[in-house]
Amino acid sequence: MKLIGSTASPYVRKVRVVMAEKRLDYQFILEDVWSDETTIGHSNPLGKVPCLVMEGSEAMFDSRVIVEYLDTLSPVGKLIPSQGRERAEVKTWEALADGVMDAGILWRMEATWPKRADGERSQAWIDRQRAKVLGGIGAMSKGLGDKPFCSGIHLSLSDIAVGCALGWVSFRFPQIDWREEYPNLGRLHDKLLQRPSFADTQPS
Ligand code: GSF
Repeated sequence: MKLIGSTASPYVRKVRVVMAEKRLDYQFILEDVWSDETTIGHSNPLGKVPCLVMEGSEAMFDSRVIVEYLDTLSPVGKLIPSQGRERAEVKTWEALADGVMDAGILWRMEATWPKRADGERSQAWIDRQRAKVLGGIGAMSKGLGDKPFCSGIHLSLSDIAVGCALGWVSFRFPQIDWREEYPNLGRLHDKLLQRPSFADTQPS
């Protein structure tokens, strides 16, 4: 399997963490999707990473589809419950974490994308996305409470998605001090970082 991605993308990290937790081998192909020379469109018409390429089949995207597929490849460390409320709970945690990243990216692009002129940037839009990032992190903290994991009694995709979102927020928005405001999220993040899957994929 080949995974096309970057070391900064939180969605790509989510896939890499799942690959590591499931002990799956893959070739990591770095791609700068923001470069004018990018060829990502050959694999993903949406021009986004992560994108999983397997011999003899169509490329697979996006990160939610990829991690769901990867979880079926080996019984090692099941990360997504197979059915019912538990499954919906994990998928909702993932949607929350992805939503924080989606809003954070929209905020960042509005504020910094070099192909947008300064006069075209909207503070109201930035504020709207910022509120989603902050509200999403608050909801993570509330949902986690005093539990050791976001859902269930062991590591699941919920924790992986939340860990990737929080790590990326610190990477791109160091001014957001979620650790100070939400010590329970800090404890979860520290615990995740003890795993090689997280330690080896820190955003850069
Ligand atoms: C989001 C992927 C994405 O936005 C997923 O895979 O879960 N829902 C998708 N990837 C970004 C890279 S990053 O900022 O993490 C991307 O490829 N953006 C390029 C573009 O043109 O939007």
